[in-house]
Amino acid sequence: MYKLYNVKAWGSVSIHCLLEEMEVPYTNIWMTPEQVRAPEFRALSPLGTIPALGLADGHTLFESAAIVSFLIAAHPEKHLSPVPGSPAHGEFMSILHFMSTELYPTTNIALGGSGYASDEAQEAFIKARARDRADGYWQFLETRLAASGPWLMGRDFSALDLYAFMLSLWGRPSEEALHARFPGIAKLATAVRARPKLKAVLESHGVMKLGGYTG
Ligand SMILES: N[C@@H](CCC(=O)N[C@@H](CS)C(=O)NCC(=O)O)C(=O)O
Repeated sequence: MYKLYNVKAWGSVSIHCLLEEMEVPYTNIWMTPEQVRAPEFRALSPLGTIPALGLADGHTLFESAAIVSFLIAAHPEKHLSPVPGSPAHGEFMSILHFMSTELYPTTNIALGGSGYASDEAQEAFIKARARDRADGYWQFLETRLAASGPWLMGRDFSALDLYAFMLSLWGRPSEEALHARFPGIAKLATAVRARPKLKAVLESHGVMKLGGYTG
């Protein structure tokens, strides 16, 4: 049985949704930010980040894209990605890694760039630059959706849509503003919220309603 280390509306949202869509058994472990930042948690997630996924053999995985990749490979019969090894799967991995290595960290900086700045003016500048950069990345996803939506893998809903949905919750200056600029993303997020298997989990994170993320 998996163990999901989870914080409300943090980076575990996509994994929580993926586990629910897959209908695989797991234990959900709600954590507070203080518990995540406590030194003991680093024994499980060495960088002190959420999400982390405990496996039955006692190992714990960290890094969201690695966890998505693990789950889709462990449960291919759930069809939440193209068939591993196929060209479409390669494309899926490109988009997943683009989101986790470019859009996710840029979004983190747009949310709070204090770790990169020595005063408030610098922080405001860095956050604004990160927001502009994130907009460019969202435009890339929007263009892809306009060409071959409604999901990021065309007509097939996949784990990518859950990941993009999670990132859209943190859109700056607000989720609503992100939706206004990127209608394909707005449509995707609305369709994710309408998925019956996700209702309870999205409510548990407080993000069932547009603008629910207030961090
Ligand atoms: N590259 C990591 C980033 C994860 C990340 O930034 N998680 C944030 C929450 S969204 C976190 O755990 N921050 C720790 C903290 O704020 O103390 C991943 O994809 O899993």
